Amino acid sequence: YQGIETATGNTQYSGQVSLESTQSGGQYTLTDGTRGGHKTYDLGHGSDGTGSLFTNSTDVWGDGTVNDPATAGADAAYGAQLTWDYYKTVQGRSGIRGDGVGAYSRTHYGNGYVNAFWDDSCFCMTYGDGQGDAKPLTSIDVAAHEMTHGVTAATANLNYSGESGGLNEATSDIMATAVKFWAHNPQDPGDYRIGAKIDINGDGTPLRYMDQPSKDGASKDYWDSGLGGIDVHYSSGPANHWFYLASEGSGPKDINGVHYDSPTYDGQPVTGIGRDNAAKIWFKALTERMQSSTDYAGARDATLWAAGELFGVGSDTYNNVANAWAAINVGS
Ligand code: ASN
Ligand code: ZN
Repeated sequence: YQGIETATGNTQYSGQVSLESTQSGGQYTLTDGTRGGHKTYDLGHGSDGTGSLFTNSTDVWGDGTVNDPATAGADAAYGAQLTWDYYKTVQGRSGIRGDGVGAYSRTHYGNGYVNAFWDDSCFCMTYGDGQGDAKPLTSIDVAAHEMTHGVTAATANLNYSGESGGLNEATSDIMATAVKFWAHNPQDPGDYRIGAKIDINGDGTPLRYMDQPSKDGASKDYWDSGLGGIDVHYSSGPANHWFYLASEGSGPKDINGVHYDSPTYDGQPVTGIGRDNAAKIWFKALTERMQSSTDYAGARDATLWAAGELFGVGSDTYNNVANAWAAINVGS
């Protein structure tokens, strides 16, 4: 007998979750037959090939700690599953390329590797084990951020430099945030911080803040003419801030126990349109209007077009999309 099974994952970041595995002759593998056959591998600290497909006879994956290599496998499989389900359910997209085909994930890459990356040439995801090999980069937001690089490559194909590079990075942070809120995981209920769970700085601070990106010491809150000359993980700041402002509106706010500030460039208020609407507008703009060289002004045009299509030109939603751009110094 061979078939699709419902498995149990004991993750590091998201508690106990339900996963999908494939069984053959009493052995289970982390192969998700319900999501394009997405597979999860253990590189065992190697840095090439695929290592070994996670396999066992219990169909319980991980013990919730780094002591069991399958824990990172469970987190990675869960992140891939949520990302697939979010795109399918909310955005109507089947798989990263929209063709129903699963990718694959590789965990335990290298030693003390504090990064994760999507590689379009293998159509695969790779995760390092993080600080002291103890904080694998397998949180929901990092997984969704990286896999969204695959979605961007398959759609607008935004360049990874200049203002387009900042928009490429922001697309990954925006969709990662949308996935995380949508997942409603009690251990990771959604926030506008990127990478808080992986504790990359060792002091509990996240990689990036969307409500006020400059809190990281390097990202920009507002567009300026030098934006295209800085690292894409910092020039993403204004677009991340746009997403926060468009979703939640300006001014201080507490969500799921986290405090946010959100100043505006022009001092004018923005009323939030809701994060689902903001994410739908961004996704439609990305997949139907943006191109490889789209800059911030072009992204404004693209999202206003999408807001007009979805909600009507001149609707409150449309007007607050424009207000959120003005609030980051793009348009007026
Ligand atoms: N984790 C990084 C990112 O997705 C990898 C990179 O520099 N592309 O942004
Ligand atoms: Zn990225």
